[in-house]
Amino acid sequence: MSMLQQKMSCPDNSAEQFEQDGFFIARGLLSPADVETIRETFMQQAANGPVEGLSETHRPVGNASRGYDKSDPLSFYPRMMQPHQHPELAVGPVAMKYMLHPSLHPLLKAFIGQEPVAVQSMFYFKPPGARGQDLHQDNFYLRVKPDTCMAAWIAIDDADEENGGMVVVPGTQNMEIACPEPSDRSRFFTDHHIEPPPGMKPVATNLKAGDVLFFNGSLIHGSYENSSKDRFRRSLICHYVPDNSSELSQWYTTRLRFDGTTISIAPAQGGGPCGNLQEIAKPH
Ligand SMILES: O=C(O)CCC(=O)C(=O)O
Repeated sequence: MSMLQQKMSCPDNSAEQFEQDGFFIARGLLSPADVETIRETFMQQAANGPVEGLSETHRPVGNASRGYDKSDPLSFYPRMMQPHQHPELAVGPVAMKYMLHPSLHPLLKAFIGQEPVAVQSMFYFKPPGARGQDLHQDNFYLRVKPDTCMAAWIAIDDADEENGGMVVVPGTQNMEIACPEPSDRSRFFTDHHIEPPPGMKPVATNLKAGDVLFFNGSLIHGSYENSSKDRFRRSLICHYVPDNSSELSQWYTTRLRFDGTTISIAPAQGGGPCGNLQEIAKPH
């Protein structure tokens, strides 16, 4: 794609906004038909509950790992991890198609400043009553060097404060990666919390189905409970790294450019100020 085509396919001030806030919302990037395909395919896949090898049925609790309580809405609808790695299932080709969808490419390239390389996909169902994901920074987990990772969070339903839409802390993209504190597990299904710096606060992103929220891997973000009675808050979430990345956590095994070619990136080395990252920074 030429620079002119790339500029024309990005909203005018998207790169400036992204640079300033650490995130950007592209409204209506996917069509209603695309959204319906994704929603229906994942709902059918989940019709009988968790799928072996795809759904995340256990979460770390301290040093152990525990299944969801039967009364937890997430026990029937846990998130699905790396669906694009399952060509044998209906969700596989769909996740792959949208992880590498041409509509995402110009924005990712403009924000990353290089060719984006896809490394992860996830699908969250977040049914009514489900807990959220506490505030965190993605690059704590992906451990990309020398730069950082990037998320494309695709709204499959309208996602707002009532049903546990995403919150972001603008400006925190310039922070170092911080060591997490324990989360409040009565509100969040994940076990890590990052406190925003004094004076910085989470703000709600109110998304419509088909909108895509792009955010920098250092930005503090997360979501609260789905307090609605009957509204799912589904999302397809994909992560990307810059083409010149020299390190990436060993837990992420995909490295796919949008043209289908692959690159190699060495596994991230060493621990750090937060301890043995090989264990505590498993995919979140
Ligand atoms: O969708 C959510 O509730 C949280 C997702 C998230 O924080 C992430 O993918 O990093």
